[in-house]
Amino acid sequence: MTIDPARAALIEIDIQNDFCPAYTLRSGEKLPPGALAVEGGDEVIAPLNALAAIFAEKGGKVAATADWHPEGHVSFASSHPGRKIGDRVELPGGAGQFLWPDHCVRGTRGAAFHEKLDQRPLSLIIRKGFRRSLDSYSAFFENDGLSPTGLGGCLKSLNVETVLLGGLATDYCVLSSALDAVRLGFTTILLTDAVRGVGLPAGSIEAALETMKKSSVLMIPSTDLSFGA
Ligand code: VGL
Ligand code: ZN
Repeated sequence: MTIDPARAALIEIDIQNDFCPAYTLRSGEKLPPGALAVEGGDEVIAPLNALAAIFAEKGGKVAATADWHPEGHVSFASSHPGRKIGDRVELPGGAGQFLWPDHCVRGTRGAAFHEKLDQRPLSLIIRKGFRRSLDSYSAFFENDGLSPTGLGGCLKSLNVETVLLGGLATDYCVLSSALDAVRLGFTTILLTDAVRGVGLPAGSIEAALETMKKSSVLMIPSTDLSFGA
């Protein structure tokens, strides 16, 4: 598939230390696995860096999101006495919330982008999930489905028509972002070689891929893209 970078945006979802396995920093210091480490999470970085370099060079928009939770966030099991990771709780207003370990606490090293992510091509960083009582999986809307993060308006104002999505995690933030991108009318491409999933509960990655396919998200490896204009 041929992409016109002037009409497209690459969105790199949550490439943060807390979603990645252990690695050694350039300083030689060893970082332990992230609090919510996704298997092979760091494998998305090389294809995204390669694509971002091409995009930025050709005048395309490259955006990244970061999960950015305050301490005591509603998505943390530790905020719900008697509940454990993987439980679902009902929030006031009736929304369900899946419970996670404490992760991506704003300003901590776990919330920082993975050191191997090339930040030079990024012109826009969207932080999400920063309200204590509301989670935000999607890059476009918080989990109430109503509160925009601003990314959709930004891309529309730049005449972006096609959105390319990669990052973490396939079954949560990537899934929600892809469905919202379709809902906002963008041609939406999932970069199949540049996503990895949590797999909780079992089968969630396969289910997410199925849902995206049914919602007319295009499934394309980054290596199958070429760039016009
Ligand atoms: C995510 C679970 C909790 C994600 C964020 O980035 O997919 N998953 N917070
Ligand atoms: Zn989160």
